[in-house]
Amino acid sequence: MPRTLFAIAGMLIAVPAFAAPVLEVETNNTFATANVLTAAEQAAFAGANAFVFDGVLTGGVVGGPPADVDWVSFTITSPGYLTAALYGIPNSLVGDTIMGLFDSSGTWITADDDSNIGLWPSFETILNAGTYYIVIGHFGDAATSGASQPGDWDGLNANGAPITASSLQYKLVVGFNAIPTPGAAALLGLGGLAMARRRR
Ligand SMILES: [Ca+2]
Ligand SMILES: [Ca+2]
Ligand SMILES: [Ca+2]
Repeated sequence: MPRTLFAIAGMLIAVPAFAAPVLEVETNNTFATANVLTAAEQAAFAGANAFVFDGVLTGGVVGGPPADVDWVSFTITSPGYLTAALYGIPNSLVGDTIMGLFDSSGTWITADDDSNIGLWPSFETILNAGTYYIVIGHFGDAATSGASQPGDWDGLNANGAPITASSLQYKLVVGFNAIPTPGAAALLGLGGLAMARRRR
C-alpha cells in the first residue's frame, strides 16, 4: 500500500465514533441523579455539536410509584444556540411528553410541551458556557408555561398521585451552534472589558 494510503487508513481508524447515541441509565429521576455525559460522549458532542439521548419513559399506575422522569446533563464550553427536540421511537406519536432546561444551580431556564410534532416538546435558547440539565417527563408533571423547580418534576400530578400514562421510547436530539467570537463577546458583555484593558 502506498504511504499516503497508510496515512489515510490511520486517520480513519483515529476518528472517534460520533454516531453512537447516549443511552439513558436508570435511576436518573432527579436533578442530583441525572445521567451525565461521559468524557467520551462529551468529546463527541463537542466535535459534532450534537448528541442523541435514547431513553424509555415509563408511566405510573394508580396506587403505584410515580411515573418516570429522566434527567441528562451536558456541558458547553462557549456561548451559543442550543436546540433540543424530543421524538418518539420507533417513529411513535404515542403519549404526551414535556421537557425542561435547568442550569447547574437548578435554576429554571425554559420548558415546553408541544412545540415539536404532535404532542412532543422542543425548545431553542441562547446559553453561556456551562453545565446544563434537560429533564423529560409526562404531561401534567410540572408547569411548562412558566418557571418550575427541579423537584416539581417528580412523576406526580397536581393532586400528588402518580401520572398514569403509557410507557414510551423516545429519542432526544440536542444540537449546539457556537456564537462566533465577536457575538460571544457581546453576549457576555466582554466588549467593555476588552476596551478597558486596551486603555491601560
Ligand atoms: Ca427512563
Ligand atoms: Ca428515569
Ligand atoms: Ca407534550
